[in-house]
Amino acid sequence: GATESIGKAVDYKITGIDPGAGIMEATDRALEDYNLEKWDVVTGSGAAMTAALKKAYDKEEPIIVTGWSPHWKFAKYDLKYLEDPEGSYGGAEEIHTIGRLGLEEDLPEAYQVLKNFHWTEEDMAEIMVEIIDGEDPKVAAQNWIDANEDKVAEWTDGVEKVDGDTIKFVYVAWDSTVASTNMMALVLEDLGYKVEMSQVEAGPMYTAVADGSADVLLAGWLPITHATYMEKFEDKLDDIGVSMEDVKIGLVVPTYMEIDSIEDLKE
Ligand code: PBE
Repeated sequence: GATESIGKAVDYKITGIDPGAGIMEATDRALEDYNLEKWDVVTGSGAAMTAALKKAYDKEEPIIVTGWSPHWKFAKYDLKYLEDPEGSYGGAEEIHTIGRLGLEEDLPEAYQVLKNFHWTEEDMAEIMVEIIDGEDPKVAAQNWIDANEDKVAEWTDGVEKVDGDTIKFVYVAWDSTVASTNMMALVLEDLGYKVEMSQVEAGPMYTAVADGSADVLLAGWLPITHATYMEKFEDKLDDIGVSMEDVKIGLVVPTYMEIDSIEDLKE
């Protein structure tokens, strides 16, 4: 039947990203929830996933990827989420800003801005799309700031400038996180901070904030995506605030594929 040929056509493979990403754990869960014993999730990276997506899309070939929003791929390609009646991927998620213990006392001005930080999917997408179109991430972030001074002014309202204190961001090379981290780094630099950004894998990102070797991460996807990390480090992290609501993870396919639900992957 048609569904059998989808599995065969993609060799029973879902194109995943880095192994530490929460979406990979959720995808393993989905394979169990939907009894997809024949299927595998291929690990890689966000960049490898979008490269594979582009290659398939340009030839109108079938592909199933681990996807999330906000992400520029929805602006560039006609894509859809597969329905998830078992709820393996959870529902609407939030992006939390998560700091090390003691950050509020040590860097109160930065902490206030991080607490105030809140923006929309469209805001983040503007930066992501510029980056994928070839702009340097810092320049794309600065362009967004220049065009949205009112928003930045709300986050920094009443916050005093500092004189060269260091703040250390830790992030993973997920396109959404690259956009937010570059943007907030520039906002804090403008307040007088010396900002360090280190790019790591997901597990080390949480470990760094939990052990205090980094100050803050902007990519805390909750309540589901990073539940395992949050449970592991619960009392060693400060859940500072929510920067975005209604974000989402799931399995994503081009709209030219004739499936609508993860259930359609069953034989
Ligand atoms: N993501 C983007 C991450 C969180 C941010 C959905 C790829 C994850 O799966 O852990």
